[in-house]
Amino acid sequence: MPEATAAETTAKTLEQKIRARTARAGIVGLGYVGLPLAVEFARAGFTVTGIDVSEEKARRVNTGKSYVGDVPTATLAPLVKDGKLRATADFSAVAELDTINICVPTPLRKTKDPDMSFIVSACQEIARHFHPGTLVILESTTYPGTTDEVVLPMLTQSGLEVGRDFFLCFSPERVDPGNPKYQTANIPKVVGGVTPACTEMGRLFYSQALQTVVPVSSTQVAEMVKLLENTFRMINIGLANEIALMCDRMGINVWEVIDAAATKPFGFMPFYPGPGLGGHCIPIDPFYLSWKTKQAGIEARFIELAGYINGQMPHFVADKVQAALNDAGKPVKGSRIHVMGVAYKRDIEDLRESPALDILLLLKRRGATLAYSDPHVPRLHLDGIEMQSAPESAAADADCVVIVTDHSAFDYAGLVERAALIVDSRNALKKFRSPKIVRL
Ligand code: SAJ
Repeated sequence: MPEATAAETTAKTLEQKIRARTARAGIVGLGYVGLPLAVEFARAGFTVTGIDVSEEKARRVNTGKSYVGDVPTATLAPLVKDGKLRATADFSAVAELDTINICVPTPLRKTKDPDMSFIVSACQEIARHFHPGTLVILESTTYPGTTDEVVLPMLTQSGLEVGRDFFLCFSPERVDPGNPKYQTANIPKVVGGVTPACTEMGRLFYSQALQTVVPVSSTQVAEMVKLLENTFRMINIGLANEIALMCDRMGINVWEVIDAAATKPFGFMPFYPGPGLGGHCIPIDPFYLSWKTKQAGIEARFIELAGYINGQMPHFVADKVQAALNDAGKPVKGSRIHVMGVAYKRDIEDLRESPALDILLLLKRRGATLAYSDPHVPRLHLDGIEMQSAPESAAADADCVVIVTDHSAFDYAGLVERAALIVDSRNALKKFRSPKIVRL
């Protein structure tokens, strides 16, 4: 029997550690993606080290106190106490790790170009302590080619060969914060490697902790899967918004149209118009794709058009408010306008890219006196001025109320009773009939 080559030994050793769950797992980036992932591997029996640039996050994890909604402290604390999960801000921990998942942010710059700085700095730190026998998996949503063109060169500079000395994959994160049914453990996990051996190592690793693993043939396929998922969503929301603009012009109730179309048991999937697109995924991910395709000489016209239409919705809502006040004989200038709900979507506290901020700014610039109520967002900054969330009852004093985010906690019946005029951008008042309600 010929001697096993060094490469075969490296792969075999790592494979055995993963199967035995003695592999020391590392998660870089302890946010709403990284912390739940760290917990899943710790629960599967791995000893997990979380690495985050924030000392505060590392400290919080080590006290067993969760700061991520999907990770109850009751789940985190015992894992920390049993030594299965610890966190640090010191990347030298990489030297002791066998697997590393990179779960750092990939925002857009103001110019709508990808901001790769978080991925690059994480990989620079990893490369400084890199060693043979390591499996690295990038999870941050990014354009096709990032793993092979950006991450791989930073790791091979150590002289190590991918697929032989170390293994490199991409696996899209699919965390849907607050989703009661789908959490990290039961969301199918797509994974694609730089080489078939990489894909197999990634598949083996995830299958130790997650219910379903979907191996694909390359990192580019895995990167593209995520972008298709979220671009599909952004474009269909854009279509719903364009249908709303058409129906508004033709005097048709778009909400009734969509609800009736949704009775079709096949070949249709309802999306709904709204005040615009918020969040850190849907409005952003498609522009990672269009940025890359532009370099390949292909204009992503659907993405650009949907982005334009979605971007127009805050203006459309502000115009609806202006027209509603006008019909009541009131100019926007000097009118008291009360915005209900500012988070980017229902029943969360996240303000990122929220269209409510655009709507507040537009109305402020038209001279309105503004207030808002949001039980999940106690305060916000608008044009450098801090606004505090007012009690819902204050909406009764407004010349016009605008429902921008339809939180479940709002007392809609009370609002219809007390408010003078309501512009509803979410069909939150679908059960109510009143001349004071103006729908999108
Ligand atoms: N929105 C509409 N109309 C719709 C649906 C959403 O205007 O019909 C708006 C929302 O109000 C929000 C924005 O679009 O401002 C994004 O909403 P979202 O429901 O897509 O929620 P996100 O941004 O939290 O998207 C996440 C994504 N998850 C991941 O990327 C892992 C997305 O892929 C999920 O499909 C989505 O959650 C979900 O289904 O909840």
